[in-house]
Amino acid sequence: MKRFFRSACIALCACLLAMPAGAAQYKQEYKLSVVPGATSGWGLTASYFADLVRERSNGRINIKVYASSQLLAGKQTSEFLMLRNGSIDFALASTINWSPQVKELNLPALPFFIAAQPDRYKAMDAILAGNSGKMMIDAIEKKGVKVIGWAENGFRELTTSKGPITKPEDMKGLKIRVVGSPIFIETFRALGANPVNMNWSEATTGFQQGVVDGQENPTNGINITVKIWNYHKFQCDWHYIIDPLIMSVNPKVWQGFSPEDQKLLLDCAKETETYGKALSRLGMDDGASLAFLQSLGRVPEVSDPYAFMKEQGMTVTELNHDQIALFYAATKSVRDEWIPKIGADLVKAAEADMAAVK
Ligand code: X2X
Repeated sequence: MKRFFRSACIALCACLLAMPAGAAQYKQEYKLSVVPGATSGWGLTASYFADLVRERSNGRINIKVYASSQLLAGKQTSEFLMLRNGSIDFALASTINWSPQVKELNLPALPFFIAAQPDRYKAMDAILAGNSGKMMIDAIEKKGVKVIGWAENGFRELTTSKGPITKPEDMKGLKIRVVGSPIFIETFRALGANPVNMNWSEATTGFQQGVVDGQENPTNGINITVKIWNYHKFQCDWHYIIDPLIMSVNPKVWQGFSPEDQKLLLDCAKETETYGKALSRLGMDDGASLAFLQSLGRVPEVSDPYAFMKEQGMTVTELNHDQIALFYAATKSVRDEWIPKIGADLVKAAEADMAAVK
């Protein structure tokens, strides 16, 4: 009997080893988490990735996008832990929502750190492609989540029902909705505002009810897609921080893919980065993003965000370098406090990455 079991086990192992890579046991559905809605730039970017993967793998890898924080019971700052423990397979995640668990991810949220650069998009790309980008990836992977690419939510601009905002004094006493991440609370306090921590899943109801006077989110991906003009008539373009998005996978799920499929996923993530950045930067660059989206046949309904917001009755004020310098000075205490928390080495590496493309 014992011998029979031993032979059966050996035969079973031999069978499994002989299985071609493509025949590995894949899940029928991989769950991908996204915090905002399906029509946000971020939601569209995630769907682009899922469609690309399904098509290239001939349906072997079926990723389903769960938008609107559905997998998180609305609580966006628990996403990292859920991805790590395997309740979620993939996430297209913001550095902001993971920053409570991975301190290094507060780097892009250091107030006016990237905004103070002459070309903020070039500076962001240099960080992601440089040593500081690698250091952020290492920090995430050390904490137990696999990173396969970057994308972009965008530079975060301030929208308010009272305005326009052009100088730090204009922020006095304004109630501003922010994500539940400490650096946000401290930045808005330093500016004299009254920050209110609220999950995105409840934020638009909060705007509607006038619970807050304002909020901050990127123009294309969020402010336009939630029709922010229904609540706030003013937008202050101060570019104060950015949230790069992280295309990420649970490590066990990642190891379950054959080497060929891992390469396929990495390639799809790379193409998704180009698409996501074009959505985020549309109408804010020299026309390259529009040309790229046209070449894909995927130009969103609103391709000139500033003209469109004006048509909706919004006043958008773009701050110049001197005005940004005043906000930079007003938030010095936040940078001083957070640089050691983020890691002075990482901040130095980011400065060097940005200086190299000046
Ligand atoms: O909550 C927000 O403001 C959002 C949607 O941008 C993030 O998830 C960081």
